[in-house]
Order: sequence, then C-alpha cells, then structure tokens
Amino acid sequence: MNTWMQGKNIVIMGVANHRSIAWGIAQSLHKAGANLIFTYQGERLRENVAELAQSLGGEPILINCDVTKDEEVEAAFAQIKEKVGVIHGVAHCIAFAKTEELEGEFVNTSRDGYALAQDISAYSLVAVARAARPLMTEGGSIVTLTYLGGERVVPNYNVMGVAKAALDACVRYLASDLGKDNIRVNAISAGPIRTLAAKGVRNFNSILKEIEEKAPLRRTVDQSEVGDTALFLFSHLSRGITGEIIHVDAGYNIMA
Ligand code: N5H
Repeated sequence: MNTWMQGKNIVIMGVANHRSIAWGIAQSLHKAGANLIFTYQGERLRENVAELAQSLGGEPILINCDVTKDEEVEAAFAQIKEKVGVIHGVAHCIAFAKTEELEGEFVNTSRDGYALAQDISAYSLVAVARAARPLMTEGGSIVTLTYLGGERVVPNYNVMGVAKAALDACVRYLASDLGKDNIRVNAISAGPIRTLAAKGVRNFNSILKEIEEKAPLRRTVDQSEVGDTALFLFSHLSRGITGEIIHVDAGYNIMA
C-alpha cells in the first residue's frame, strides 16, 4: 500500500473479467489509495464487474456506458459528476473488432467492420475525453491501451492495427488540446496478455513463445505490470509526460 493516489477519483472503463488489463490497472490504483468508479457495457457484464469491484471493499460505484452512443457517454459522466464531483483520471480499456476480420488478409476488411473497429476502439477515446474534461477541474490524466500492431504489420491484427494507429494519433491530438487544462493523455502499448479479448486468437501460445524468445527480458508481461505503469501515468510522478506511447512489453518492440 502506498498513498500516491489518495483522494483521487479514477474512472476505469472496460473491465470484463479478472483477467482484464483494466482490472490490473484497478488493482494497482486501489493499492495506491485511489477511489475507483467502474463503467461497464450492458447488463451482461455488470455482475462480473460488481463482484470484482466489491472485492476491493466499500460500496463500489458502477455505471453503465456503451461508448458507441454519445448520449450514453455524456450520461455516464453526468452520473459520475453527481457521485464524486471531480475526477482525476480515466483508464480507457475498450476495443472491438469482428472476429472474422482478425484473420486472413486485411485487404478483405469490410466497410462496416472497418467503421465499427474505428468507432469502438479509437473514436470512443475522443468522446470519453470530451465528456471527462469538464470533470477534471484539478487537472487529470487519461490513459488508453494500444498495441504494436498499430505501428507495424502484425499478422492477423488487421483492422485492429489500423484502429490502434488511429487511437495513437488521437492520443497526440487530444494531448495537444487538453494540455492547457493540465490534462495529460497517454497510451500504454502492452505486450500480448491472455485476456478475454485474446480468447479465440489462434496461435496465441506461439505468439507468447516468440516473445519469450525475442524480447530483451526473455518473458511476457502481465496485467500487474501494465497496472503499475498506468499508476505511474495517473500519478504526480509522470506530470511531465503527455501524448506518449509507453511500451510495457519486456522490450519486444525494439527488436528487429
Ligand atoms: C495479432 C494479434 C492476434 C489477432 C488479433 C486480436 C485482436 C484482439 C483485439 C480485439 C479487441 C478483440 C475483439 O474484439 C474480439 C471480439 O471480436 C470477440 N470477443 C468479445 O466480444 C469479447 C467477449 C469481449 C470482451 O471483447 C471485446 N473486445 O469487447 C494480437 C494479439 C497478439 C494481442 C492482442 C490480443 C491485442 C489486443 O488488442 O487485444
């Protein structure tokens, strides 16, 4: 336990289950004394998130938010304002693409699959930043999750790679806009981790094995390592950093 985040209200968007990177972030922030607000998408996920949030003790704040609807994003942050007044951070851990677009050739990406991946995985950060900004009256930090497939061609990442490239650019443009309000915007580029989003990815074991062989640290990373980097990005320690993509990938991205 440390007190870096005592008195800070942080919104965590995108916990699906105990393996979620969002949950790793929540645990790191909780250990540092932050007060957490969770958003979830749809009643199906509410139970999961409620159970996890309750395990941290106290009465958790849970808010429904489907990021494909501007009204829901605005309503969610209006509710958050009612509950806590000021927020100091948002962890945006949301992405989606159709499974059938995550294999084979990128050239076959459909128009609607492309738009869907962009909408949920990149534009949602813009909508969230706009809704969160008025609540960040004491300054703030917004952290999103990206992946190397947005910088380079990674087999099968396809439409998600293009969405992450857009997300990375959104981080920079948002950082430029919101800096004057002392709001920082950064992304963590995590190495592959076995989460629900990774479920159904064929050859995931061989992807992890390649990381273990090639990454400078000769291992993969886990949710707690991403969580601790997010804690740094939410804390005073990172006050000079904005518009940045930090790789938490055991160094894999530097290798040829
Ligand atoms: C190169 C790879 C492997 C191939 C690509 C995987 C991409 C995964 C990301 C997206 C977000 C996964 C996704 O949307 C799956 C959905 O079609 C179906 N799943 C769901 O609906 C589940 C239930 C929910 C929780 O998922 C979502 N998104 O809501 C990349 C891997 C090596 C690394 C990786 C897995 C990256 C990443 O972006 O997650």
